[in-house]
Amino acid sequence: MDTNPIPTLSMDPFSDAVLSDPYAFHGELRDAGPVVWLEHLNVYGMARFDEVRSSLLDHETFVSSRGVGVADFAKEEPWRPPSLLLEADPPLHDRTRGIMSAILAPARLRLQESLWRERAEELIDNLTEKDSFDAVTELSEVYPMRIFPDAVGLMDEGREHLLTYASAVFNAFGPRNKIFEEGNASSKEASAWVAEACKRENLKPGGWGQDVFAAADRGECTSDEAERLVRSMLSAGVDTTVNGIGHLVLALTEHPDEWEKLRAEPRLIRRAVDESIRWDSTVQTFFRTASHDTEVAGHLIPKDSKVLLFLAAANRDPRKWENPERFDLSRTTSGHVGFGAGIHQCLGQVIARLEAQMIIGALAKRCTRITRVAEPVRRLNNTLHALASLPVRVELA
Ligand code: 4IA
Repeated sequence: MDTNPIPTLSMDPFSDAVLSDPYAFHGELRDAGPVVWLEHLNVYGMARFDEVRSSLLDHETFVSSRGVGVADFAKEEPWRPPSLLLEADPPLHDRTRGIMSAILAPARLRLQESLWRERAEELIDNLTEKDSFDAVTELSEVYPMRIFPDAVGLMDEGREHLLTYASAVFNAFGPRNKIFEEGNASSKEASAWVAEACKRENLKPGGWGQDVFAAADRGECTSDEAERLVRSMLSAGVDTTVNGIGHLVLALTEHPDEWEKLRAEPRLIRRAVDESIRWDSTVQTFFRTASHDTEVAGHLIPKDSKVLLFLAAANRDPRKWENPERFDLSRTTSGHVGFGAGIHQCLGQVIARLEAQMIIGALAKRCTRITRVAEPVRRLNNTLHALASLPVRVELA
């Protein structure tokens, strides 16, 4: 073991430069070796597809209960009570996951499909009355907010806090840098609103939120746990789909030939959604903590080490993908790690896919062309690859 020393990189993975354009840095990480030492943070890093995927699958070695951000919950107090899903290991994780999987089962989500399609078509109809619009502020930030909070059964007042809260959640996985501090200042009020919104008495009947409390009534969890599980929906369900849809539109504007293919063959819409998550992964990184000494590609990773997994880099690893920087609807895109892998793999992925499919389906019906008319503007976040603005022009069928 360790006949070759682990290469050291000095770059801060959470610097403004990397967060705004991570791909050159991802290449350096992958080329440096299967395991690297990130001296700026004192953590190990992995950016190649094989090692990232195997580490995600080995949840007993690389645990989540000590936090999936840079902070080790065994050494520092978490900024909020830990998630019972994301920041938990079996057996707790399996119990809570079981409750949520039943509530968000694909067969139950299909019940939402026609309403979500109607809402998507309505929004796209209105937007395409003008020949140009902002695909972020007028589309990707709008659509999930028109369907998701209603599906959960959230109270009407104060829903605008959801996006502020989610950005704070995702910033908090990173170091306490300037980006975190800025988000944290504005998130106090949002956190307080979220705490209220998750309470049984504030959730409307018929929504997923009340379904979680019904599980508590059946003795599957306590009501405190139910509140925390509703909080998971609010943490994970908004900023992710917002930026997923934003990047899907970006991918299609940058690859007009793929837009043509998709319009000619609507069954490609499903693949386009997954390929865009491979091509520009919304959740860029996650940490794990080594529960015991372990070996990865011949290198020792000592017990208690934090390990930073670069999901987005794995999804563009040329060792795994041909022409990885190309958004390509003819490739087999499944197997990417944009939704993670293993027991923690995204619980909401069916929801995310459905939302994105509805938007692209509605766009494809109406628009023959979609062109970017200005440079996209980024919103820097410690975990999410996020957009602030994406002005586009459309030509109607
Ligand atoms: C939670 C990975 C991301 C989408 C996520 C964020 C928060 C939570 C779960 C997943 O609070 O449970």
